[in-house]
Amino acid sequence: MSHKDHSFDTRAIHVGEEAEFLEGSKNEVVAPIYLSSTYARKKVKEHGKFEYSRSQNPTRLALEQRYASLEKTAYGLGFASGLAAEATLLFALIKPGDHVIGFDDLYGGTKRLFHLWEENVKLEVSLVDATNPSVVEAAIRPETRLIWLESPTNPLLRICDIKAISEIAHKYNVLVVVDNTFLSPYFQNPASLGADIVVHSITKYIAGHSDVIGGAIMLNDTELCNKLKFCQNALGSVPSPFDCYMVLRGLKTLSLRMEKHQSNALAIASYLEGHPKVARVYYPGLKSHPQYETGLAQATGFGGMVSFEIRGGEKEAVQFLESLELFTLAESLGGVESLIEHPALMTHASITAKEREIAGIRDSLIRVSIGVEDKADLIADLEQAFGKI
Ligand code: P1T
Repeated sequence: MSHKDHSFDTRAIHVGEEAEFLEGSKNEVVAPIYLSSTYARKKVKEHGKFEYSRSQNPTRLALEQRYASLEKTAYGLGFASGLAAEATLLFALIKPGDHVIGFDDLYGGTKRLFHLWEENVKLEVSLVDATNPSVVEAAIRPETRLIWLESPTNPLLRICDIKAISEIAHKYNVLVVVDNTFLSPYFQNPASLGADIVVHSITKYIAGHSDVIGGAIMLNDTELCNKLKFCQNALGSVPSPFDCYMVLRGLKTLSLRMEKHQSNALAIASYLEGHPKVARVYYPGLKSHPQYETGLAQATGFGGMVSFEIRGGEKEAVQFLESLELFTLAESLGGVESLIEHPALMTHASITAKEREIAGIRDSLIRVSIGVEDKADLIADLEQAFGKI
């Protein structure tokens, strides 16, 4: 059955799981976990659909079809982690002497990966304020290969105009990569806005339960997809069949979870905005957010991530974080349970203090992944922890 005309919620449940994986598989409602690492051939010179699980696996194929459907792209590829997807992408596209432009606020691990490439293959990276498309255009050079964006960014929730930047990039033959982890395909489809490549840390909202590490790339270009598939196999950066099964399962409730993450996040961002111990709140759904209109124009929601500056500095931030009872102090995001962390000391500790300063990641900054618990319970926990400082 073609699900082309079906809505997101329907596609998130059905695409890929249609019991047509292997001969003999007739009527499973849920895609089985195919553990076999290799597949028998009938003839030496005849290739089958599946030959060796690093190259392709039926459970992964089901998931990859769903990835493509949810991001509204022709192709989806699964990876062992978000960073494995990113590394494979760089491996496929970057040659010595190339130049990459990145948003100056990106996940710390992505910046660390760029640094490795700078050391190993003479890649040059310029990190710029992509909230202004003309700043991005001014950074383009003849050697520029990629523009790498997050929108909203991690951890400052800044937003860039994906359509405007894609139009600029294509004038110069430059590819646009958008890491869509924070909004998930439920709220935003960067490829529909003109981006060439969409990247995800599947570990977050897509898997949704803090029990899988995974990554994905979605795109429309056949030649580029074949190159990426070749590198996915050559590097072996693939997810396990069990993890693919877990993600297929988690995805079925993505729309329900995202709606609840968002309504809780909006309530908590409004609560924080009115709190005397909070100096500043970053949430794209607040009218006070500097790129509120851009976010509204290109996405159907604002997501479940909120950051804020506590009054004081590192001491107050640490005291607050260690006083919480319901929020778990942990890296990562996008799971059903609320997580909270200190970017400068945790998720963005791998980049230099100077880079953090340029990006605006201060010692008073706290990042919250709002879960799907009851919002009154969450606010009560924040209130008691504010009372401790
Ligand atoms: O952790 P992994 O699945 O490899 O994904 C890396 C990654 C890529 N892109 C974004 C926007 C991310 O936030 C991440 C991982 N981020 C965290 C672990 C974190 O706590 O921010």
